[in-house]
Amino acid sequence: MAEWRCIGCGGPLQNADPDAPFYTPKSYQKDVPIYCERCYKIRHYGQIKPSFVSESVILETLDTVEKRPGIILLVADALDFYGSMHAHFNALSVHKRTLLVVNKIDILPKSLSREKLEQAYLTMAADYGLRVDAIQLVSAVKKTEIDALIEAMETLSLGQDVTLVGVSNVGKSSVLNAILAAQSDVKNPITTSFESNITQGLIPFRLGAHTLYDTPGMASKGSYRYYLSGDSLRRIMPFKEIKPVVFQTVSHRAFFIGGLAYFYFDEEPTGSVVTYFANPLTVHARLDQEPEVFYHAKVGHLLNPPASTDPSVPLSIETTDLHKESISCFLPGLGFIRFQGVKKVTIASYKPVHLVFHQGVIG
Ligand SMILES: Nc1nc2c(ncn2[C@@H]2O[C@H](COP(=O)(O)OP(=O)(O)O)[C@@H](O)[C@H]2O)c(=O)[nH]1
Ligand SMILES: [Mg+2]
Repeated sequence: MAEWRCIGCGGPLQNADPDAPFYTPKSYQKDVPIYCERCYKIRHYGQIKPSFVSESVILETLDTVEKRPGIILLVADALDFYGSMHAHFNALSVHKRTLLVVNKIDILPKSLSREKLEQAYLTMAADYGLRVDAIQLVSAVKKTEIDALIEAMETLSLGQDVTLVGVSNVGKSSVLNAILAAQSDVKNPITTSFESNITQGLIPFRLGAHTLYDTPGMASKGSYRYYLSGDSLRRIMPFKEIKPVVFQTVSHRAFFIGGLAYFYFDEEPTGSVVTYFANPLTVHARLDQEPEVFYHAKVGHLLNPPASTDPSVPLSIETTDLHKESISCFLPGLGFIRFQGVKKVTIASYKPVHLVFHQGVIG
């Protein structure tokens, strides 16, 4: 018997148990799309149920994608390039023709030029070890550059199937909804949310000569987004154009990024710092000779997110010599900090999250 799948998340539908995943009270009929109860609640009431897609299912999905003919659209978040990466995508990009789709460009400051951004992302991708055949910057939500994306996709795919891959939350389902909206009269069939792991299986859509597939996102333990949910996640996710915040470096002044990370300068510092994070994630600066003590006293309360109910994650504290006049430090899942004329900085951040120093997208 054919397996019936939810059109919103790709999970296998069942009528038997209302408490088990992918339940629907509706009976299945050929060619009638059905949403499971979870998708129905997310779409109509914004209610999120805990997710249940396992890593083995995601890896199996990627394996299937690798073996089938066709190209991949590797979707990355414009603010969070390194949080969008995963070692599995490196291998996939070697075996498949790869179009790098940098989504959510609406959240970057408008002053950044398109050509420079493209070049910067291509450099970051190459330095990370991705083999990219083409790049397209888009905003799925604002529907920016979707026609250009479709053109790039057609050129690279030559009529073969197209699969969107990427970590959770980068906007794969939103990008596919935007492509479908531009090319057909289906409106947002796939369920999207700021929460992770909404998409639960391969979701196929027939479009002209080929089939487009949405996939569940890889969870990346190397990203802050893995450790946060609910309101905390909502506050680190950029929904609007981010407003960079400029600080002068001052010795013994510590800068707390909510309660998620902090940085400070031991020696007499020079230069300035600009932070690029979602606007609700405030950076709290204070003169403090012992930031670690203040951090542990206030994390989850004054310093939030995280909320006191979020899991507590140990910090690693590292001092780095910055050899360049200006350089960015990326905190995967959050955004980045630009150091200008700074020689040395100490940064405390969640231990499983690896910071990346790179020229990045600014100047
Ligand atoms: N600002 C902005 N947000 C976006 C864009 N695309 C997706 N999002 C948001 O990112 C979150 C994750 O989107 P979703 O499509 O579910 O991501 P997926 O897990 O990769 O499928 C949702 O809150 C979307 O509204 C975009 O172009 N701009
Ligand atoms: Mg999705």
